[in-house]
Amino acid sequence: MNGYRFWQKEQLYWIAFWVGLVASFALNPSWITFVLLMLLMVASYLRYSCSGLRVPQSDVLPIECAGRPAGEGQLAGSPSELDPEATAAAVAHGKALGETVFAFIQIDNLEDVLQGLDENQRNALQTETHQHLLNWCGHLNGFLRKYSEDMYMGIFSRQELDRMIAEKFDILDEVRALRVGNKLPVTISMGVAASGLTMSERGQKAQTGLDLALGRGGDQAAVYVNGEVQFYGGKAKVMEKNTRVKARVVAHAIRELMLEATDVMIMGHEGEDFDSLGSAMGVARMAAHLGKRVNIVVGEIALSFEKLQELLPDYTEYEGLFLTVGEALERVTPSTLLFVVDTHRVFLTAAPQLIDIVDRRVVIDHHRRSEDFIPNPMIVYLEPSASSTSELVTELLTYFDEKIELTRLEASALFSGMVVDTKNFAVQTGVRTFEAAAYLRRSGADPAIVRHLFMVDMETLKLRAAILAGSQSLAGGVVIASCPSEVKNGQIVSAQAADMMLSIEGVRVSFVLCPADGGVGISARSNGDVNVQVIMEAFGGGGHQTVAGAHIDGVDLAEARKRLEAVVADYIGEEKE
Ligand SMILES: [Mn+2]
Repeated sequence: MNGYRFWQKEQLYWIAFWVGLVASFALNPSWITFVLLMLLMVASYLRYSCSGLRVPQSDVLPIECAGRPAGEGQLAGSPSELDPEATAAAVAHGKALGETVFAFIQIDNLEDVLQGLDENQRNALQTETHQHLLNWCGHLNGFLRKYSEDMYMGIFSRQELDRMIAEKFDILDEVRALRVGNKLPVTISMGVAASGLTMSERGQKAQTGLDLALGRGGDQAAVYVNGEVQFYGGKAKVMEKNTRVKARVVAHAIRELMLEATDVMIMGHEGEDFDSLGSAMGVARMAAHLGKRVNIVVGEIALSFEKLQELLPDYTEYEGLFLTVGEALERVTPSTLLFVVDTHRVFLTAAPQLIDIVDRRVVIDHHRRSEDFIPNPMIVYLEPSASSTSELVTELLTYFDEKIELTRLEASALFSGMVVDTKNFAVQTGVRTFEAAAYLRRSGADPAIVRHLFMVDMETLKLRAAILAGSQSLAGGVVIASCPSEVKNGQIVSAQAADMMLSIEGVRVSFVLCPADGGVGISARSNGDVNVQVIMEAFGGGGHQTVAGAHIDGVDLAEARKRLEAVVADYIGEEKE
């Protein structure tokens, strides 16, 4: 404070001196006053440029006047892109910002958790949650403010973020363990940002992080630090959401978009399974119901599509419905409305080129959100708590139009999608899954068709048996197997084998490695205890909590297996802590 007043006084003194001198030169112009004037000009220039803008003494920071280059002393990871010639004040500002960490925290499921509790329990649970968050923040010397019933904003220093990371965000486990008569656990999600050059950028990043954490199913923290995003937590099972408001809203929004569109195209992920195909057929029915021209784009022929094709000749209405990628590229126009179902990552889609051409995109998916996402979609319906995209599309169909009628094949294909992704209604199956299945059965889903779609040929059966025969079990309920060599449909059969291995007693997680495309593909499956998405992300892959995959380029089976075993051992070890 003193420093600031001194600065003001000194400046007044200088201004008075200058005014006096200029006045005397004006009254009596002589060479002596002129030289004096010049000398003073140089002196005052030197004085101000050396001391800079005179930062208030009380909160002086170690800056360049203390003989230290700008930027030194900043913590690792804070942005150091500051101009080294920045003024002292700018450096001080940058350093202060470098240490500020923003966090947005949301309670994921307050409404669902509070249901069925009495008034006392409700209050107690909310107070307990609040208290735990406050204590956590207090021990990190941070600032926390609740700004709506289930939203918080926090500000922390950079050192404390390191502590949060070292503690692996154990607040997530702490809150999840709260029990005050509630049947469902309370879970929280966080977006935390320590990178971003301005306050607003950093705030935005924290918000994006929260969206990412929620999009991945909640109960986790997404942290922007050192220029990348890291995830913590996310080990809990995704809870089914009770509210269907979103399905209704999305169904109406899709209807509006379809009415405006000239034509509709739908694609799933490459190597379509029945969830992709079934949900695509469901969306196609919506468009056809509105009298729009509609096509489904399929990638290289996959086993599931071959099965479906065997049935297509019985239904004349599907003539010309399915297009290859080449045909789709010829027919697509900039005003086409493009649906992407059962994936949200560009490189996994059947035809990534289509996404570049079309501006109007809609994403319907049930996979946990990955960092890369179809750019600027008009509608995103991403629900990781749903069993399958087929379940989501079935719900959308019920809200789309009361008069909509599915064909037997469409209902059966949607039903098959649910069967695949729930492993015959064994995992990831909620109340809404059965309700959707009941609707489909009422709409004509035929068990005989479904059974036909899942029949396998002798070759597939033998390959599957060979994979299973070579499986080995590791500590912690882990089973690993591999494909004998590069074989036809190896990836698909690997996935099936990985599914089957989960039914072995004591097995929590299974992996099948399969040589493909000059590297090794991994199919990972879990019974829900272990998050295989996190494990596959270590190899640049992704997927879902219980179903995930990855591809390692340029390695052989032995090397891939070594790497996988190391990552799995790490994960299992961490779990025990
Ligand atoms: Mn799916």
